Amino acid sequence: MESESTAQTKKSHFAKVLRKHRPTLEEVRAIKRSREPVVFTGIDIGSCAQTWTPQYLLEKSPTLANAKVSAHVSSSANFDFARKNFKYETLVGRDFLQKVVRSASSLSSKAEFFYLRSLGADPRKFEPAMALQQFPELVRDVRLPSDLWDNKENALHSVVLRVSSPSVKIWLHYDAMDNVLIQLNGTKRVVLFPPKHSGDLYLKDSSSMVSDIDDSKTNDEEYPRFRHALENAQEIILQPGDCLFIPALWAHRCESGSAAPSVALNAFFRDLEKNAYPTKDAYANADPIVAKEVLANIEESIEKLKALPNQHGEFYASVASANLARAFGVDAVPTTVVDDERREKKDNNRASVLLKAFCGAVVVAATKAIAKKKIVV
Ligand SMILES: O=C(O)CCC(=O)C(=O)O
Repeated sequence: MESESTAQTKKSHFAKVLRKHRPTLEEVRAIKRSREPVVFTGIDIGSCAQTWTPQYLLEKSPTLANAKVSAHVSSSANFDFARKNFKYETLVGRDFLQKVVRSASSLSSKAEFFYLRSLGADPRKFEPAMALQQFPELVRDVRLPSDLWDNKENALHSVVLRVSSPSVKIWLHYDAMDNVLIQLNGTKRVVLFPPKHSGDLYLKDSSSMVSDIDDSKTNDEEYPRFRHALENAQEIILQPGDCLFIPALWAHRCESGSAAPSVALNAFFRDLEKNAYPTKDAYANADPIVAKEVLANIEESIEKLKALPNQHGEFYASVASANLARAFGVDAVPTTVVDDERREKKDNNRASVLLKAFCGAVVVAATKAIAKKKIVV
């Protein structure tokens, strides 16, 4: 077996995600209420943690082997959603799984990387994935404690099968729902960012413009606020059988180990009541209805302030951002950083920079405020 990627073995400066070995149901419940990521280890999750290689999936599940799947394909291992450096290819499941196996071997003639995030039966109708129902031959291999997995109070949104070539990095993004990510084959490095640093992530919709979180030279030049997020990030290297609880709105970047293809299964759960979310959301990344409205209102406010002389914009943006910071306990964006950015983009007026910097934080804060009242799981 070849050695693990340098990114996964080199000494890391990140705080480590908390670990909980064989948690009781009470402990699982308390952790979900804490809204902090935690990795659960030593849980008996069934045979999947020992058996689910791409080859096994191919042989065990004719439904998956014969299904049409939409694969992400790229010549780069660093899949970047903002710059779309990959294409979607519709493949038969069997061909996709064989390509993943080949991409992991030195026999492969060209460097191509593959990634599958399984979709619902009819994605055009925004149907979320239900992988274990869609590929029923696999269901008996998976067993999880009810408080991690069961569809209590109608909170389950989707169950997703994720398969990739070794070394694939999936772009930094956030999901609007709680996530239980179970690593089943190969290792996976996950770096997570607390919701209160979403204003430092240069988000465009649910994905970050930061292409490679480890490229500090580029990031310091192009995304100077990102270093504040990095200082508060947490890291974990998942082993087969580990179950990572990723609370809603904790942005994360995943990187598969270099030694083997990655197979993982994850479930998304609503942490708010069902009617707090838009109905058309196949991917669990649509902002709750209130948060979306708040963001739209802020965009509208920015345009209104831009119509005033600049010192009015500066004054009211500064007051508004301080009010938001105070109300939700998020840090105001350091002025020096804002000024640096302003120097770089002279056409951007300060009011717009200040208010936009708070957009991410407001989504989080609004969602947290609702969540305090309406926690379902
Ligand atoms: O494990 C992966 O491939 C990516 C997981 C992920 O980003 C997610 O579950 O949101």
